[in-house]
Amino acid sequence: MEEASLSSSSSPRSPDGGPGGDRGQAFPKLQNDTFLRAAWGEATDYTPVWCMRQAGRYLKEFLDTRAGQDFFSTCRSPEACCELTLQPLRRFPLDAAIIFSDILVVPQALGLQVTMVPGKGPTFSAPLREEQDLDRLQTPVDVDQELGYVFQAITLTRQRLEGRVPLIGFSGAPWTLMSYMVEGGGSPTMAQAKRWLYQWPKASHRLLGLLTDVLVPYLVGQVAAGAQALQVFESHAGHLGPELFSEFALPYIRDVAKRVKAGLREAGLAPVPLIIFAKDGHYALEELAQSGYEVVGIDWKVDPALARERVGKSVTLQGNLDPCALYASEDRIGQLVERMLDAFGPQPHIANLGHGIYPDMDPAHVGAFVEAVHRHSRQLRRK
Ligand code: 1CP
Repeated sequence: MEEASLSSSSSPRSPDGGPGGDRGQAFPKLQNDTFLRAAWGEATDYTPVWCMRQAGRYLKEFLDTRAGQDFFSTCRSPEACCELTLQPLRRFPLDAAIIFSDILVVPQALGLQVTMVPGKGPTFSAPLREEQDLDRLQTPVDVDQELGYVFQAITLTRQRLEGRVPLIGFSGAPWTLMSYMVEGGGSPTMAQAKRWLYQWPKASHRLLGLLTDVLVPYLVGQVAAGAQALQVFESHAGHLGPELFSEFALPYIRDVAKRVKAGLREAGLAPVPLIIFAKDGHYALEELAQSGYEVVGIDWKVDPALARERVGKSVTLQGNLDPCALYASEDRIGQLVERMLDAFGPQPHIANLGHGIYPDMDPAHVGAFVEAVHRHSRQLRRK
């Protein structure tokens, strides 16, 4: 068993991503640290791989577990989250698990009501319409009380993983969460949220700061509960462009990394690798590579070789097969993976899709993707 105490390793390269957490639990010893090694920029025997939305409706067992349960009730059930997290691991030799949850549990913790409407997506009953609406938010947030169910899901899952692969925790980045809180759900333009940025920059900064203040203890709490890496999703970077991004997104992305690292130190927890995934944020790749994250995720619209040129050698890249490539034949998926691995080159790389798996995708093709990454990356290392 791994050490159960608080203090322990000060090495940032602790192979299992840190001590057992501060709640006194001991976790099974990690057997496959390939993902963590690549995240810390170390050489690996093959390229580790996981998939965004690897738990999802494309799996029959996911639909069976979710049947009749409302989405956010599922998120509040540690047993259900654990089961959904483990399902893709039973099918495919993935190199990491990601806890089943949602980025929108944070706006809920701030007192906003969010439901998942089938066929429509997340829906807020009373979005933030004007500046004064910020007063409706319930701050400060006691993350143990409001989000303790996520921590419990992480601890349970880390136990049940039996050390097979590391467990990733996650959150949305401040701008992406703000955009949902203002729009009240998904939106093709994010015009209402951007209206805030242009019309009420001060209130926007207040909201973004307030979200950052919740995200920091939330992410540190996930590590204390057993998460061995953290991914921050800036899914709506593409709506901003360089100017708005540098004023309203990047400073908070940086602040989250800096304060999470400090928070882990203060709690006596070993550092874990941080991943930033700013979808359609290619215009800010250089800045993202300097923003305090060990790993930068890229979507499929970015050429991996160009991305590597732009970010230099200081970070690990993650990505970036077009999720729709999974509609291709298994042979073709193999060829596309080969091309992708070549384009990423010899620097540390974590293979993934450029965004999440869609519900109508064939699980066998997800398997073909994972298998091709392992096979071709081993071949490349023998060359
Ligand atoms: O009923 C269902 O099953 C709905 C589908 C679904 C799933 C499987 C939603 C609704 N959320 C999730 C789980 C989820 N969400 C995970 C689980 C772990 C895994 O990847 O396996 C993660 C990491 C998220 C994160 C998340 N939620 C993001 C960031 C990633 C991304 O897709 O860019 C975002 C933007 C959300 C919001 C959200 N939740 C669900 C939907 C359909 C959406 C997008 C809504 C929209 O903008 O239109």
